[in-house]
Amino acid sequence: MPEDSIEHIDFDELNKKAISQPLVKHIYTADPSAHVFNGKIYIYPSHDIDAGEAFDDLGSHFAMEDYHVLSMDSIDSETVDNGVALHVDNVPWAEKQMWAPDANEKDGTYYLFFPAKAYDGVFRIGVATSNSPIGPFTPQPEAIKNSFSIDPAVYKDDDGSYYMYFGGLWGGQLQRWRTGSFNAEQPNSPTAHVPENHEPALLPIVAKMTDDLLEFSEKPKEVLILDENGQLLLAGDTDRRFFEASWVHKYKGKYYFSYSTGDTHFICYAIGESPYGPFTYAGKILNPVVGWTSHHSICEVQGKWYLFYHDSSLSKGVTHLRSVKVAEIKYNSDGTIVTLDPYTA
Ligand code: FUB
Repeated sequence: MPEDSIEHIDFDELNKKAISQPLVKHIYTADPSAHVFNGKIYIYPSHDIDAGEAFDDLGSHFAMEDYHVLSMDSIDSETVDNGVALHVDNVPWAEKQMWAPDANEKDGTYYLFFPAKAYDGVFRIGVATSNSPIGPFTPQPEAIKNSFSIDPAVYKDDDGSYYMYFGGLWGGQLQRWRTGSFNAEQPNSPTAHVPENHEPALLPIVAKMTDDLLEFSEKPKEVLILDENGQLLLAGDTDRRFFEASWVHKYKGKYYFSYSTGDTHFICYAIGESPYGPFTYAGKILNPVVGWTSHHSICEVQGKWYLFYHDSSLSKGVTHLRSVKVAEIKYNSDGTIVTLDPYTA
């Protein structure tokens, strides 16, 4: 939702119309990655704090330091905050900005995947492990080799393969990797190195994981997102092009790649036949929420599908103080998803 409209919002009225309420109110949480493990719902969010950093287009105000895992016995039950699961001080390679995480499970071990800025100012993605879905998690000493940018999402396919999707523009630095190595020129510009409007948009990245889920088993590659004519979406197509917040789920045998359009504030999706894509743009899942960012996950719980998302309604519009929420999504008979409007209850 555009920031210049926030000062005109009556938040009490807006919250009455919201399709869902914050899952927890005692801390600010964002970027919810939801999974069902052993019949219980676990949410891996960012833990938003006000660290006093000024707002800028590089996202310096998102100065998060740790992760808390939230859990629910069922979709309607109370949400439990299980305390600190991992703190940046315990991650040898990471200096700051513990942004949107994800988690997954293999053979009884739980893996927390998280981006953070390393001491050289470059975002990398790390892994931490635990024998419990709520942690505490023990980080690997180094970031994943060849990892870069932000917003990891790790999808387990039906054949037992795991794939990490990642990438984010502007403060997420994806545009700095266009040539294959990090471009440090114009360090304070969020949009330097972004393609021109008539050029193909930057694309999210995918890599299959090694059997131990600690490294990439292949060179990361781009995930193609195509329009209805089979052409790559253009950088100027800001209502539809990828910005950040990758997520993959499978519905009726098809792969759904969903993502945020960032500066136009939509959660969109594209459908494909393979975890590597290509994916064809299929529509919007969520219209803009209060707050600049929009970030989500999609999870099946007892035969129904849910969108976990966030907004800044609890903080009355403070961009970096967000709250995770959940709402059911519905599919049309052709497999498209009915767009949710977050304030129409
Ligand atoms: O929470 C920090 C960043 O904001 C995330 O990594 C992005 O997806 C956006 O939600």
